[in-house]
Amino acid sequence: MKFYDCKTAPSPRRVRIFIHEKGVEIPVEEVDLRQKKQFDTEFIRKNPRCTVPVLELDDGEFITDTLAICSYLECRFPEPPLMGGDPVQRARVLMWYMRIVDDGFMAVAESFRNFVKGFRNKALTGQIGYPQIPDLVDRGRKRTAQFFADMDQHLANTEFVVDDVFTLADIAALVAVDFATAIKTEISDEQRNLKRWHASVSARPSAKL
Ligand SMILES: N[C@@H](CCC(=O)N[C@@H](CS)C(=O)NCC(=O)O)C(=O)O
Repeated sequence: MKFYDCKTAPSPRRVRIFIHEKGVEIPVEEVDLRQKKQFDTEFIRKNPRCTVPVLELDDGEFITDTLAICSYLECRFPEPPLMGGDPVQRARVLMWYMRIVDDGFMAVAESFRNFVKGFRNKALTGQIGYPQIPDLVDRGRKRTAQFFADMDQHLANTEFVVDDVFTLADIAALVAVDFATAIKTEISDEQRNLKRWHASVSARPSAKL
């Protein structure tokens, strides 16, 4: 196997943390997004969507997208379970993962990608050059603030995002909250539940990656 990573990007960080939590060693190849290596012909052959993370299997197949990669790794390396210990818990993890990516991660990306100069005419990932829309900068910020408020409320009743166990949902939420610093959004002192959870998950060795 080989994991195509980019140390400066948030999406592959989810997979980095997942692999570390599984305690497995997978060879890594860095794809420097700042150098636009995702558009090299060779990388497009691996992933025509031009994004990382990508996992190359031993038979040469390429798996793209965090959720697909993590699902594969969960089946190959079941311990410790990071996607739920039973069918209901697995459904909860997937439900929260999707919610966190849609309402949190994509909200930050919406704001970030529409003002950073490097994303001019590249406001969305992939080979088509979509222009930036300045109005989305503020909308993304508002959606991110709402995401923080929703997570704070949710975490009042639960130690981790799903029940009392660390899962892929926590990984997705940690990456989304940390990514939000790029749009100058941080957890406020009043958001005590989110703060408590963030301190707890950030203390794990995998969070340093
Ligand atoms: N849904 C994908 C999203 C992957 C993604 O958007 N990756 C970004 C880095 S965070 C990327 O490769 N961007 C390339 C670009 O901006 O051209 C996943 O979860 O893996």
